[in-house]
Amino acid sequence: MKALILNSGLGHRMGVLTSEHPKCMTEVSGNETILSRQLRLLADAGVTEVVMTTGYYDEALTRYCASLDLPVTFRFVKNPEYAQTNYIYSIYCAREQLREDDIVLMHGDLVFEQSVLDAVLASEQSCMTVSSTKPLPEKDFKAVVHDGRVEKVGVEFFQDAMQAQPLYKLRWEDWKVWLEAICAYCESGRRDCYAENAFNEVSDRCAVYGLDVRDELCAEVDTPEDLAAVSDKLREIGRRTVYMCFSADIIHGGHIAIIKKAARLGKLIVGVLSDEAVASYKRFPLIPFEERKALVGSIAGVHQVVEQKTLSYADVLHALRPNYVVHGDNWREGFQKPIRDEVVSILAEYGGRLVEFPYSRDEKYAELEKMSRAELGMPDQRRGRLRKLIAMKGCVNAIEAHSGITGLIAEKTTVLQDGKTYQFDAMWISSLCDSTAKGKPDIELVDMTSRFRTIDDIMEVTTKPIIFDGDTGGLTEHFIYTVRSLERMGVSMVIIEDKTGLKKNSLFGTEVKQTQDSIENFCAKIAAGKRAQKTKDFMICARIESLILERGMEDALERAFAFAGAGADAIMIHSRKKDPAEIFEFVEKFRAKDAVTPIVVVPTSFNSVTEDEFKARGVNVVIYANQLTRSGFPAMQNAARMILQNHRAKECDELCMPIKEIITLIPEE
Ligand code: SPV
Ligand code: MG
Repeated sequence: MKALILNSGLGHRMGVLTSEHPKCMTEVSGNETILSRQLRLLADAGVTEVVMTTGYYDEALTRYCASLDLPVTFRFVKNPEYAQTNYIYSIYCAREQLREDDIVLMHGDLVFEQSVLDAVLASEQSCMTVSSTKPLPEKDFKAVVHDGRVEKVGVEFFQDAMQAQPLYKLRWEDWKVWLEAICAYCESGRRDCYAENAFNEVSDRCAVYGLDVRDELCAEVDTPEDLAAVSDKLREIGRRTVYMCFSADIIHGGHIAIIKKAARLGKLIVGVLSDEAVASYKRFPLIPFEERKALVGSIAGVHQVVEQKTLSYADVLHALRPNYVVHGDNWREGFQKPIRDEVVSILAEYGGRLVEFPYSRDEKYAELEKMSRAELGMPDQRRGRLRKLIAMKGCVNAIEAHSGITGLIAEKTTVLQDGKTYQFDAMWISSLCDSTAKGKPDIELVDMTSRFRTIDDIMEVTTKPIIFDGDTGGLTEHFIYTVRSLERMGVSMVIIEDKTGLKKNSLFGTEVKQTQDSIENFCAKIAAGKRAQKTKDFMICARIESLILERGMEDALERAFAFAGAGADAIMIHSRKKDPAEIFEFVEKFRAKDAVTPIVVVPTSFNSVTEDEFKARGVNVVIYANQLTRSGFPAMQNAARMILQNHRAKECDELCMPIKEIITLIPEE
């Protein structure tokens, strides 16, 4: 597409401002002239071929164009009769340069904002800019528009008319009709009228549609008063700010393209999501926040970078009040829709605008995302992530998984609430649930090889960190091998409990015989495990059974300090009471002396406490240890019973997840 810019006239009404050069060379803002601005915006939009008609001061004009040093090629066509004719004849003179191609046509004294030009260029039909909100001008162009289509353009139409500006995009098939009419006019001597007079005679065959630019800047500069008004408007445009936000741990061509477009609307402020916000909706970021921030700050077009701490834009928008928010159109549906709705309503409060660009669904970006997910699932990437999450969030949650499918549920379940996205941070591979899934009692009967098999099944299809229930850890001599195996597999933490002999599940409490290990033995086991591990990432957590076995708070605390002293990376305190009082007391007393060692709880019995409350009291890991097993198996029993009762499966179908959903839960690689 070419641009045709009409610059043959002088602009008599501008007075001294045009005593040495044509009107288009008048300064409008900063050190930009009407013309340099037009050319810059055209070049930014990818229009680099310009046909310019000249007349008055043509040498000054051509020299000026060359001095601008823009990536634009010019064809200058001088109208030899510029003093006696109108621009219809200038177009006629340039006709040979204007064939067989779409054009964007503008008068040389037209000042418009970037978004107006973008809309004109993006129009699939031929169009002319009109405004439904600006008043009809006395002397300037008006367009008569019916059913969206421009029927007549001229200064004399007041009936059914809209304010119009001579900025057109013309597809060759329409332009051809108009150009022929222009030629016919000029060849029959009608050279001192508007080119639009010729258009009005052929508008039934030349489909030009009105493009409503409402209050956006699109105005001709005819007088010094016009110039002052346009310059004011440009100053206001220069102060506009644009906000967009992304996680930015992978920056690809799609991001750069959208940044480039956004920066054309005003000073671009980019919000980079905090590590926590990224982890909450997507996956753990590959690069930490500070690095992502620096990366984004170095991209051309980015004026400022700020941290966006939540997926909700509310805080940032209230603080910055940007004129525009820019986003891909992919958030109109799905989990981001409520976030978009909130943005729309906040922008409406102060008159900001949302600009959405088509989202790039390029396969290679999906491939990049897939690769980074695969990367996150690798042992070295996954192992250290629990420590990082605890440091980042203060308190993390984990849910039980005992198979690939429960791992996927733990990995993918997402809840959007109050503009925030909630996901589980980690998975717990429970000895109770792993044993139950195999129909075996929780007495360390399922051997390590089998337990490792479960880990492997889960690891293969997920990326979240894994906390492994190591029961008693077995003999110290065996435990060191378990530590190395778990560490090699990419498990983040093993929890071992201070029991010995035949282990029974803690929730039996004192109803069954259970023996607590001595402090010395258990400390030696922890220390041996710590010596055996190869990386700094892996964590050994010591689980204290004193409250379960009713040995009292003092015993629990004594053990906790001893185990932490022996090198335990975390302490788990367990209780089977519904009332959380003893857990709270332990946490308070432990924290009074040790502010750093992470505390883990398993609130199966004391399940009324929220994660926020645990966090406020100093707990760092909350494990939901068996809920998928306990909710899944009754559903299965129920379905089995229903089939037996009805002697067919029809009745139980309602209870079942549609096969389609199961299929989407399981990714095809
Ligand atoms: C498990 O989930 O296997 C546990 C926690 O060890 S509990 O069942 O509460 O003992
Ligand atoms: Mg267990």
